[in-house]
Amino acid sequence: MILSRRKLIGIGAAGAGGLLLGGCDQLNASAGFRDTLKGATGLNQRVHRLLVGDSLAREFTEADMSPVFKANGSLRVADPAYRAHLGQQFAQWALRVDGLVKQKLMLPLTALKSLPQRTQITRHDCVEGWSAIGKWQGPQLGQILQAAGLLPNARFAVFHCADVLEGAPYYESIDLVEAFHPQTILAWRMNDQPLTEAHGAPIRLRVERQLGYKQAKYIMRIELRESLAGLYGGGGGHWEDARGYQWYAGI
Ligand SMILES: Nc1nc2c(c(=O)[nH]1)N[C@H]1C(S)=C(S)[C@@H](COP(=O)(O)O)O[C@H]1N2
Ligand SMILES: [Mo]
Repeated sequence: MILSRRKLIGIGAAGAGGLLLGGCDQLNASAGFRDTLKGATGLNQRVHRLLVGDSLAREFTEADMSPVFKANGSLRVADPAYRAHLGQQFAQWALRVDGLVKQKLMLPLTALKSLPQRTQITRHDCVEGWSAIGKWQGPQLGQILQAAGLLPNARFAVFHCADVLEGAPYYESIDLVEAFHPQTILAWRMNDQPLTEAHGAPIRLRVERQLGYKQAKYIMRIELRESLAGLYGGGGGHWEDARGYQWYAGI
């Protein structure tokens, strides 16, 4: 992404406040600070974009891969339809792409596997205080969105997941800059094996410039929307709704 002059001016002098918020996840625990974060998200996002531009997340080598990659959040999905698909290795399953698209898509796992693939070895950073380096493979999300064709008012991609975590359905969302970023993939393979249930089978998002909670597992449906308002808690994601985590989870 090339930053326009207008965007640069728009960030202005207040930008420093947003910069400070970037790495302070420990502070999310305090309610007052959460409100500050919510208010600052837009600003933080713009400042972060200024810094990262169209940069790539760091990629690592095979030698850097973590011997153990912890699974976190949901490790199992209770939904009976999901369990039936899992039992058939997702042979009858299809990813639904809908909302503000010209052409709704139903993409079987075989179709996702036969698209051009990207493989990347990256570091996953969870706000709970652990990181792991793993290898991910899958088609770029951008290709799939291009195939569906976006309507002009589409601004966000929402990932609807099969699991319910702490009483609320898991979901996440990203903007189109992140959706078309080359390292944003729908991974069906992790460390050279098909994704296990604990890590998000059949597909999970890898959006490598963002924190762990954005890496949605068990994706059943991708919905293109103009706004995140009116969707679940309105925060654009499970943790954003439940705990006030920042929507723009830039590392
Ligand atoms: N559907 C779904 N996606 C999810 C979660 C979850 O509970 N459900 N947890 C998130 C969090 S907080 C992290 S750190 C990562 C963990 O991914 P892993 O289990 O592959 O380590 O998935 C993220 N995506
Ligand atoms: Mo996490």
